[in-house]
Amino acid sequence: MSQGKQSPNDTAPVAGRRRFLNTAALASLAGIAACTDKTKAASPAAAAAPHAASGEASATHLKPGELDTYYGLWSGGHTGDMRVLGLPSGREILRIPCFVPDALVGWGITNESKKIMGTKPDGSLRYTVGDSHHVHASYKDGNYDGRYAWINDKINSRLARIRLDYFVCDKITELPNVQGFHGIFPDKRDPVDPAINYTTRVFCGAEFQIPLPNQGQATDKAEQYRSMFTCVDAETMEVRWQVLIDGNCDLTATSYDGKLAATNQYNVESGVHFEDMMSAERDACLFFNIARIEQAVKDGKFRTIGSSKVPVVDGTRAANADPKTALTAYVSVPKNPHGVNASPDGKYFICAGKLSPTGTVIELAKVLDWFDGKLEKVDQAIVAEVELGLGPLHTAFDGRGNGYTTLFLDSQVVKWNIEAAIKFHAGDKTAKYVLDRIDVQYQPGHVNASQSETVAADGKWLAVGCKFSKDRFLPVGPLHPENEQLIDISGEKMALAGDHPVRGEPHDFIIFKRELLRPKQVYALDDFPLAVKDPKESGVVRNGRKVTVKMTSQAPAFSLREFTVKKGDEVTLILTNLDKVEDLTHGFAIPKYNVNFIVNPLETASVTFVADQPGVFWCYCTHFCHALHLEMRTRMIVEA
Ligand code: CUK
Ligand code: CUA
Ligand code: CA
Repeated sequence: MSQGKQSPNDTAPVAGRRRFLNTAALASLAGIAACTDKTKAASPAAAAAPHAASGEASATHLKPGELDTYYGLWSGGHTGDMRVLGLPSGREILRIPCFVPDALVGWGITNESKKIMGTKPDGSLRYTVGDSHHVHASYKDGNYDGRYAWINDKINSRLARIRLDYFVCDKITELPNVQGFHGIFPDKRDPVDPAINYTTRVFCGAEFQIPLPNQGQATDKAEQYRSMFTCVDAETMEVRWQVLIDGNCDLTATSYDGKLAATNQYNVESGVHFEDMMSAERDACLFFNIARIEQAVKDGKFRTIGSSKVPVVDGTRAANADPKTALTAYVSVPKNPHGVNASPDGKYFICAGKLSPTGTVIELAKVLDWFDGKLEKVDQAIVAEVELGLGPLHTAFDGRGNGYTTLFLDSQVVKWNIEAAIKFHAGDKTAKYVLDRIDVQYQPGHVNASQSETVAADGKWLAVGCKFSKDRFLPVGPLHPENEQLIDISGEKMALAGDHPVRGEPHDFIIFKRELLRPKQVYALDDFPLAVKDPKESGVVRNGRKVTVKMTSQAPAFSLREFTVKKGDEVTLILTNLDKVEDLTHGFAIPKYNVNFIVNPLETASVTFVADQPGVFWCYCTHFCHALHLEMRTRMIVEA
C-alpha cells in the first residue's frame, strides 16, 4: 500500500489528493482515518520492520539505575495535569496537578492548592475540570532557563505556571472575555530593551469567538462574535493586555528577537456553524507587533470590555491597514491551517495546512519589512507554500535546516528541508525538499524534537503524539492509550525507536537536555508562612468555633498522639513535615472527612473542614515512609 508514500516532491503526484479537502471531505475525516488505519493495522510489524532492523531502537533502552538524558514536559489533556517524562526511555516520572484535583498529593484538598486553583465564596473549588494542550517553558538567550513552564486550560481559559525548581504549579490566571484559550507561547526576549534577554510575557490565543461582552444576548450574527489574543505577565501572572482581532486564534509562536508573535487562524470567516468555518479559500497567520501594541497601551489607545480592567487594543483588519501604524498583520495561508512553529534559526514561522496538504513558510524579516513600509503586500512574506502530504498539523526542527511535520491523515511524519522548499517555491523544480517519510502508529497530532524551538535544537530525538494506538498495546477494553512514539532523527533517515502508551490525552510537549534543570528535592521551611517549625509548637488553639490544630511529622510519628475538637467546630489543621531527608514524604488522611494530602520534606500544608461527625477518627499516614509507617497515626476526637 503506497498511499502514504506519494508526495509532491519525491514521487509523481496522485491526482485528486493534491486538492484541498472540502467541507464534505472534512466531515468524513473520521471515516478516512478509520480506513487508513485498516490498511496499516493489517501489518503493523511490516511498517516498523525496516527501522527495527537498523538497531537504533536499543538506544532508548536504559539499564536499571541509568538516568535519562532529556526531560520531556507533556500536557495531560483533559486530565488537566502536566506530565514529566524521562527520554529516551519514555518513563513517566511525575504528574504535576494544575487545573484538576489530584488524589496523590491532595491538590484541591489543601488550602494552599485551593488558593491557587481558585474557590467560590463558600470555599469550594471554582472548577474541577480542565483540558490542557500546550506546554512551553521560559527562555533566556533563546534556550530554556529552567525557571518556569506554562500550560493552558482550554475549557475555562486558564493559564497555569509551573515552578521548575520544585515541579509544582504556583499560579493560575483566568483570562477575561475569551473562550477556548488554546495556543500559548512565552516571548524569548524584549522587543525594545536589549538587556531583557529572557521571557517576560506569555501570549495566549483564544480559539472560540464569543459575543463581547458575553451577557446572554442570543445571536447567530457572525460579526458579533469576537476572539482576542492575550498577553500575560510571566512574573506576576496578571493579564497585561488583549488584542481584539478578526477571525480566531489556534496555535501561537514567538520570534527569537521578541518583536513578533503570531497565531494561525482557521476561522477568518468568524463562522458560528461548522460549515461556515470552511467557506473561505484561505485563512491567515496573524502577526502581532509587540512593541507597537505595548506602546498603544502606554498611550492609552485602548478600551475595556465588561467588568474587566484589562486594556484591549484594536487589532482588526480595518483598523490596521496602514503598515506604518499597524499593530497586526494578516498573512494569508491556505484554508483551515493548524500549528505555527518557529524555526530555530530565527528566520521563519511555519504554518501546517491541515485541510491543505501544504506547509507555508513565512519569512519574519519580510513581515518586519511590511511593518516598516518596505514591503508592498504582507503576503509577499510567504517564501514557500509546498506540498507535504495529507493533513499536516505540527512541525518540529532538528537545527540542521529541516522540518518534521506530522501528517494526520497519512499517519506519517515527513522530513523536509526548508531552504530547498523555498528554492522549489521560487521556481527551481529540481530542488528536492522532501527528504524522508516514516509511518507512525497512528494519526499523529503534535510532534516535537529535542530542543526543537530553541537556538540549541540538537536533532537527536523526535517524539510524536499519536492520537490512536489501535493494536500497539495489550487490549484493555474500549479506552485506548495514546501512543507517544520516539524517533531517532540523528541520521539521514528517521528510525522508529519506541512506543510509549500514555494516559489520554496529551497534545503538545517539549523535550530538553537534563542539564538545563537543577530541581530542588527538599523544600525550605521558610517557603511556607504557616510552617510549624518546632514540634513544641504543636497543639490545639481555639478561637470561638474556629480551631487551629498545629502538628509536625517526623518518621514514624506525628507530633500529636491525639487532638480533641467539638462537633460543629471549623477546624484548620496545619501539618509541617520536619523530615528533611530526600524522598521522605508523609501523607495525612482523616477517615469520613474527605481529607487526604501529602507533605514532602520540609513542606507545610493545611486543610480546613467542619467537624460535623462526632466520634474517634484515626488519622493516618498514607505515604509509605518507614518500617513503622502503619503505626504512624494520630487520633482525632470529635466530642458530641
Ligand atoms: S492542538 Cu492537539 S494535536 Cu490543541 Cu496543539 Cu494540534
Ligand atoms: Cu509517614 Cu507513612
Ligand atoms: Ca476557515
